[in-house]
Amino acid sequence: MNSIYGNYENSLEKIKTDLENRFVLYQEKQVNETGEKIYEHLSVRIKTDESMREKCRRKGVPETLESALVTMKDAIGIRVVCSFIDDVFKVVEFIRTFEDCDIVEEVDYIRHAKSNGYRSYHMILAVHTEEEDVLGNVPGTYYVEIQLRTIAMDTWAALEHRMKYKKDIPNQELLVSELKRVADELASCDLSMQTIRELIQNS
Ligand code: 0O2
Repeated sequence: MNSIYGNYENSLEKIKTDLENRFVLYQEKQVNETGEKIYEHLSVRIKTDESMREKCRRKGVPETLESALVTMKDAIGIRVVCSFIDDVFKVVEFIRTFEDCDIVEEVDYIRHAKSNGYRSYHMILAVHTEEEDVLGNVPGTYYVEIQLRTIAMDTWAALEHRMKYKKDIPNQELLVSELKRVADELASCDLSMQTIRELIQNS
């Protein structure tokens, strides 16, 4: 089967690399200026053909180029994982400085956690690029989903994500409520860690 991204894979790769480089340079600048990393790790990926097709089916849209590159806005995904909550919001401000991007969606699941306890800051960017897009526009528009979170939030999300694929576990209800409890405890730890860091910085 041909890739759902057709001839646009190269453009996706270029945009992905260009954005990744911005984050890497930003990290270098922060380390030079403050001696500390602004994020702990960065992952940048193009959603696989298989999971993009699965998502199209899940959302009830046809498995077409246009669905993959326009309707779905996470063909390119970036995850920024920071040690401290304040750093997450500094990276959000850094992203706002991208002159060739519009923020088309922004959801703060850190201040407003999902009912299951999920926390993360989500942004969808429309990147305006010299690459032609699937609608034939030059300059073209491509979409990128950015998720920003702390290490604690990331650990929780990874575990919870794994649970979703293990439907046969007994006592699902108990696990869901335990996960929610742990999410809230981790959020409280994130706040304490932030406070301790400020105390150290101010001493
Ligand atoms: P994957 O496989 O991680 O890419 P949508 O993006 O349209 O499916 P929605 O509700 O419009 O979903 O956007 P939302 O809620 O911002 O979710 C986008 C992504 O955030 C998800 O992508 C997950 O990666 C992550 N996410 C959102 N909610 C949760 C949650 O409760 N637990 C975990 N572990 N991750 C979550 P995908 O495409 O669903 O999955």
